[in-house]
Amino acid sequence: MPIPALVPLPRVLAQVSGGVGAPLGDDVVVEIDPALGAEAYVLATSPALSVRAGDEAGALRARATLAQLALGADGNYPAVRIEDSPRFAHRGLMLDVARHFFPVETVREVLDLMAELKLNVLHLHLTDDQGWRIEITGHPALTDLGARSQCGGGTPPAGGYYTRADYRAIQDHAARLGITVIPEIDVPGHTNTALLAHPELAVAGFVPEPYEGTEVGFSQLDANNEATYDFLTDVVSQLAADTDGPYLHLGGDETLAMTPEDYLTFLERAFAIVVAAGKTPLAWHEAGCCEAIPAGAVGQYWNLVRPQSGQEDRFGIDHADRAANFVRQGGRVLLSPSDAVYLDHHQGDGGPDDPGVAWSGGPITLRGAYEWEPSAVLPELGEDAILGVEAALWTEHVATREQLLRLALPRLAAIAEVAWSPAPAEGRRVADLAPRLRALGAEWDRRGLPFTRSGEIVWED
Ligand code: TNX
Repeated sequence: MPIPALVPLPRVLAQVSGGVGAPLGDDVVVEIDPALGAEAYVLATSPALSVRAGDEAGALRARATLAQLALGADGNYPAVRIEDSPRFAHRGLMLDVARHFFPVETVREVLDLMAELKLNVLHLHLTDDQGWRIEITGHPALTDLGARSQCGGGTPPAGGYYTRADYRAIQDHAARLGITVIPEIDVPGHTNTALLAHPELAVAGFVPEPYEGTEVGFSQLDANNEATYDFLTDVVSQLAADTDGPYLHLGGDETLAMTPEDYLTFLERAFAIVVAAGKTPLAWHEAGCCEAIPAGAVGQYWNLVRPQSGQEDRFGIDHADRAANFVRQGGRVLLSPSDAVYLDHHQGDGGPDDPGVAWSGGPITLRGAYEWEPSAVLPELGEDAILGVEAALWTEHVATREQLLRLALPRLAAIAEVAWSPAPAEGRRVADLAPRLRALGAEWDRRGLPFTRSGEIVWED
């Protein structure tokens, strides 16, 4: 039998000896058995097609597996029995639609690809210095002034934003795929576009101008102006009301222009505003300096697979300790180590065909995206403290769907496997992923999907 294009690898995959599986056209009625657990499923393709799933999401994951089993099959499924369930509850992709805007249609395509890889969270980075991408009723200036710019400028029409109806449409599509959307409003730094609309929220002497560069850390909301919190309450309440999922992300990263005292003042208020709006806050791990983190809040860790200490870090931050402070206050961490899952990094030699940044220590090869172990990043925390794994696609240098897909594929598939599949006892090796990924690559080719032919895999015969 040809090697099935199964990425991520199921927990148990057994070949049924001597048989061919059911015909590819066969439909299946999925039996729901809550005892199996969230997103879990058991399927067999022989002697007949049968699927049991723990919930509706599990039924979707089973169908994604059937679709992969069908790739390259000749009339019948291979005869297999599969037992499967996710290692981590949160398997995400962060898409930065602020530095460059991507239309709803591209977001839908990204969601479809995520579902094929059993990813279940799309985190939209909706606001930053270069763009404000979500309509907020009552604050039209945010999008009138903040949605026309993007990194690098570009010929009109540059920028763009999602109306509330667009945001609804994105979430509806995501829901059909068993994917939850997390909106991020990045505060108190990364707020140049918010300040364009509301210059009264800037600190004395800061005059906001449209910004299309790639620097970070120069803008801030005034932590000592009550109007800042009125504004944040407006934005957070609308977004919370419009968001199906339980989380709202506050950003909180790279507030380099702010005093530590102002940052702490701001965080305490901002966390409380999200809780009052009925959502669980998420924030980048820098926000772990706060001693008033609400129970259940999640710190998104973006430093390296081997965390840098305060002496090694250019900002003097002890990254692991900041992340751990979420857990000490009853929260959890979401792992996005930048030298493994930052998809804006280039993938090989950095030549003209290999665009991307490299600030986290060089290129991120397929091996770099795959051969890391989540429980070893912050080992003192333990597996229960890890909500999950999330890849991040920042878009300062990503302007088109084609560039986006070439950075995402195939590394996103490798990361999806790290997040879903159990840790192999002998460690992860690209060589084990390679034949399955190559089979998936053949399908991407068939569909005309752009992807990077990583040098670690022989893609063609
Ligand atoms: C760091 S790590 C950022 C983003 C940039 C990205 C570029 C973190 C939370 N923030 O503002 O877009 O690097 O790689």
